[in-house]
Amino acid sequence: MANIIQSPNYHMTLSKFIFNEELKHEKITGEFTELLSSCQTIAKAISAMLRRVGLNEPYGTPEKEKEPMKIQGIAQDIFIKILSETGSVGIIISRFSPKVIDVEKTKKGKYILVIDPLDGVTNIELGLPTGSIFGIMLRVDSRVPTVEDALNSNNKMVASGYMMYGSTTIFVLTTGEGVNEFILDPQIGEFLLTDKAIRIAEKGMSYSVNEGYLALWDDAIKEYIRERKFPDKKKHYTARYVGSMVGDFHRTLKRGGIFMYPGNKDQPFGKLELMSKCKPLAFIVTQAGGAASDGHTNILEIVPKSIHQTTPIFIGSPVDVNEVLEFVEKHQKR
Ligand code: AHM
Repeated sequence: MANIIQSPNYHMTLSKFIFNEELKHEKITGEFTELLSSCQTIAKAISAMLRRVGLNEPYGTPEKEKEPMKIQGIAQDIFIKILSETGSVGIIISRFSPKVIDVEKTKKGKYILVIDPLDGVTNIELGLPTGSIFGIMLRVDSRVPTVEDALNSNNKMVASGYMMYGSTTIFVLTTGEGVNEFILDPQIGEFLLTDKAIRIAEKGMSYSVNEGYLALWDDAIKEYIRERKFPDKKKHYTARYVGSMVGDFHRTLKRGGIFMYPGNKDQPFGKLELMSKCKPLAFIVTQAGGAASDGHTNILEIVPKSIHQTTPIFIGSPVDVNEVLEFVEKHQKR
């Protein structure tokens, strides 16, 4: 089996990549490097835990439907523990924490982290792909942060990424200058660069949505999907849906097309959280040349009103996202 040295294309490690990113900036403090390195450690820790799921790790099925599984709580603890050690994270907004998490040691830390520690829980027990998502925002206010501060629209997202735990562990990262993919080589315990400067296809040939909700959708979405299936003279689209946003998004990013979770009669604002899932992935897709919208507004431009608000989302190849927006507009005019 070829290893890192024998490989004809030497794969840069994620550690080296992060170091190089910092060198591009004039005022180097090392804090951003440390933060990204911590995300790398988190990825390895959660990946290692998931490799043993079903053997000796508890899934911890919750008693109440909306509560996280025990394993999601452990994933969140891994994030909080490791991020708290960095010294630069002031507050964390986690999908599984009803309130903003203050990092006591460094309350004034200049970064806000938004995290979904473990996404796609219904896939865990089946060995199907799951993932973690994070977004790093730079605080504009240097005072002790409040919830209002967490929602301040002037806080700029400076990096985001996701880890996908599937047949391999994949780490996709943007620091605002393109998108790069790394795969964990379990033999040496390092993430290696496997796809550089990813660009999403202008248009794809697949859509990714839970069609079980079809009866509850608006006519615009019903018609959009019907046209992908029964196009006039053109080739029909392929449907793909894993049920884990990270998995579905990753395929969309690499192969093109669209992932969507529209609002429906039961969930007018969809299911997926704006801050912990949609904004970080919108930042990535935008950096790769794609688009992300709630049907009207660019996801990156939506000002959150609460830390756990959900949003409809249409994300992927720019032509595909625009096409669905045309359907929405057309139906609004009727
Ligand atoms: P989960 O982590 O509780 O499974 O919920 C998040 C997931 C997303 O990853 C996925 O895109 C979506 O929920 C699937 O929802 P649905 O089953 O309604 O299609």
